[in-house]
Formats: sequence, C-alpha cells, structure tokens
Amino acid sequence: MVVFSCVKTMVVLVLAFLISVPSMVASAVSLYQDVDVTWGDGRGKILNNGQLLTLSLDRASGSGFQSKNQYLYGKIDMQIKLVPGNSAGTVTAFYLRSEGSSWDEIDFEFLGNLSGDPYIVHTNVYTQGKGNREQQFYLWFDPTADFHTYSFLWNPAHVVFYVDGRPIREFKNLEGAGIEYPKKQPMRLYSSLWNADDWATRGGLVKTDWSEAPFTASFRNFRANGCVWSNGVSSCNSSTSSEKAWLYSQQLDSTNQKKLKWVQKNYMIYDYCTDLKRFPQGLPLECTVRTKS
Ligand SMILES: *[C@@H]1O[C@H](CO)[C@@H](O)[C@H](O)[C@H]1NC(C)=O
Ligand SMILES: CC(=O)N[C@H]1CO[C@H](CO)[C@@H](O)[C@@H]1O
Repeated sequence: MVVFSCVKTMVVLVLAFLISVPSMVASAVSLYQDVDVTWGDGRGKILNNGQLLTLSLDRASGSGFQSKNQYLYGKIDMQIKLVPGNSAGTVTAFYLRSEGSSWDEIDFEFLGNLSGDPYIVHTNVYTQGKGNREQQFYLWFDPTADFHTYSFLWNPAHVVFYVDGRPIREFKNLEGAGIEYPKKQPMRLYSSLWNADDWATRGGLVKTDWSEAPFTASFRNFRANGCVWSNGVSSCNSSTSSEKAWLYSQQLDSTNQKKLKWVQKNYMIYDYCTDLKRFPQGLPLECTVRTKS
C-alpha cells in the first residue's frame, strides 16, 4: 500500500513536471508575446519561432521594436549581439522610457566602431525630461562575437545597469536630498538601430561606411520581471512579495559593490560627475551627495 501510493505520487510529480516545463520554456522565449517591431519597414524581424529578433540598418532606414507592456518598476534582461565588423557610426539603443514631455528614461546606447576598435556603452538617466547624467564604459569582452545580457533593475530604491549580471552603474533614489527619481511614470522598453555618425564614433570623426550595409544587431531571451502597468493599476499589487525580491532590494550587497567598483575603475571612460569643465557652476547635486556617502 505504502509503496503503491509512493509510486502514484511519483507518477503524478513526473507528469506535472512534463506538462509544466514545455510551457514555461515557451513563454520565456517567445518574443512575439512580449514585443512588437514598430518601425523600419521590414528591417526588424522576429525569427525562429519567436526566439530571435534582428534589427537592421541601411542607408534608407534603421529599425526598432518596443515592449507590449508598460512597467512601473521592473527587472528587465535582454541578450544582445551587437553589429559586428565595421559598425562605426551606428548606435544600438536599449532603453526604458515613459511618455509625455517630462518623461523619465533609463538608457543603454551601444556606440559602434571600426573593426577591432572598442564599442562604447553609453548610459544615461532622465527624470522629468532632463538627462545630462552620462556615464560611458568600454566592455571587457567583444560584444559582437556572442550574445551578452544587458539588464535594468528599477525599483523604488535604485536603478542599476548590469552587463552579464555585473553592475556597471547605480543611480540611487536620493529624493531625501531633493533629487528627482523616476517613480511615478510607467515606462516601456524600446530598442532601435540607427545611424548617428554625426556623433557616435570618436565624437563623429568616423562616418558610417554604407558599403558595409545592412548592419544587423540580434536580440534574444527577453525577460521582464516587472510590475506591469495597466489602466492605472500595477500587477505587483496582486502578486506575493517572494516573487518580487528585486522590487525590495535597497542597495547592492558588498560583492556587487566590489564588482561595480571594478568596472568603474577599469572600464569607465566618462563620468559626468567628474566633468568639472562641463559644470563650472558646480557638479549636479547627486554627484556631491554620492561622494559624501
Ligand atoms: C573607437 O575606437 C577609438 C580608438 O581606439 C576610441 O578612441 C573610441 O573610444 C572608440 N569608440 C567609439 C564609440 O568611438
Ligand atoms: C504593493 C503595491 O504596489 N501597492 C500599491 C497598490 O495600488 C495602490 C493604488 O494604485 C498603490 O497606492 C499601492 O502602493
């Protein structure tokens, strides 16, 4: 009797596993479910049954896609393989943005380069339509050779930019010190590939070589663990807190603080917070609060 019920339990467990796994995998990878290609007249394509998305750029146009959902907070990951070879003049953007004229925005922009020369990862944070918070980095790998994961963590306490799970930048909520923080406006994820050869590569010195077109960037494994915003209501109101650990993280733990410092020390090439020439009247407030802490 005991043996029989054990076997029965096992059969039930195995069946439950077999039934749940395929549907979990399918929902994690179908880009059809999560994003829409919104511009580029056929230059943006969802391929392989929803597992891959490519954006391309030629002399006539770039292309782009956006998430179906809007989020008010989220942990969003995407694997991206950037334009290979001579990508000078091209920009692949991957960002969260709200609507209207005093929008909030959290940006990754990947600035292309000549073959063998390093991409720049350009980051920015806008609050109420105002940015001017650029930090730029080189990467510690070739971002065109393979897919790498680029992520945003956005919660009430901080915004963190990650590359392959390694934090590269943190923007803290310092509302207490009078600094605006993005927390009232839901944002959508956008991505695009476009020509910016007036500024992208060596400040605009190197132009796009159109004989190399079309340029193509690839995307896969979009994962949005977010509070979906719909008709003024956040989905986080209805789910349990244990599923949303990212929503409650207050700060980077010491391991991640070390990782962040390593990137900033070895790979950061521009930080608005140290650009005294640009801000002769004094650095932005968040920069001075940050150095005091
Ligand atoms: C391109 O390569 C040059 C030379 O190594 C470098 O100065 C520059 O920062 C690189 N990246 C971009 C986007 O200009
Ligand atoms: C936990 C949580 O997100 N609660 C929110 C539920 O919705 C109301 C009204 O939209 C918010 O005020 C709560 O903060």
